[in-house]
Amino acid sequence: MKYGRRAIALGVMSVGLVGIAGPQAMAGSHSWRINEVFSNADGTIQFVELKECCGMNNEVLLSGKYVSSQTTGNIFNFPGNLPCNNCTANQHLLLATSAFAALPGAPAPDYIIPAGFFAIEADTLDYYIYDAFTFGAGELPTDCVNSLHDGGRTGPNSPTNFAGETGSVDACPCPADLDGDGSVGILDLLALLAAWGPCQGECLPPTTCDLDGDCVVGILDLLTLLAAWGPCP
Ligand SMILES: [Ca+2]
Ligand SMILES: [Ca+2]
Ligand SMILES: [Ca+2]
Repeated sequence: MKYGRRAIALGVMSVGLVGIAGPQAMAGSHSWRINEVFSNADGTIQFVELKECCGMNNEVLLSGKYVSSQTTGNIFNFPGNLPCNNCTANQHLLLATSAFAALPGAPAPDYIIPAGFFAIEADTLDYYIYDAFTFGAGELPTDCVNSLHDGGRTGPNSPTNFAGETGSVDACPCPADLDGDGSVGILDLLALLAAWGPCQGECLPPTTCDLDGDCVVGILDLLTLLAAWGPCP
């Protein structure tokens, strides 16, 4: 895994300037880093969290900057500068899909990005020319609860927005709703029975009828489905 860092030369230059002008006088935007990336298996629920890396308190000049995906070509342009002064040291920015925003436990995104903003298999996300966050095949969890953190660590998702609100989401709150119609019912039961037996091909809950991930559709999955009968939470 390679985590590119293009900010070194710019950072050194800026530190030099700060040394002359003082830290409060220099407004910029170079010390935001892509800190955490999360997606569910179909890309409808995604977030990208940025973090101010270095205690710089005036990193407000986001106008003209962007976050982009090299694989999908999607680009999110920040609509303007942050509307505050002396407000950025060690803070976070949260870019997320609207489906993420609707989940229980989700802090309000600072910016909305479209579903499928970045690729799940492998991608490099860029924050302008200042940072890049790269992951390869199999490195991004899509188990609905874990995310990929800077440095390659995976762990529970922890989205944090600029206001400092943080949380953790379960991106698969209703895994037994196999057909995605918002409730667990007879159609889901029939789908599960039709898939009865060893999993065919990939075995990645919750996108299959194998709800407990043991690669067999069986009695435990049936009991899980029956326990979740009715409207999704
Ligand atoms: Ca986080
Ligand atoms: Ca259903
Ligand atoms: Ca199973």
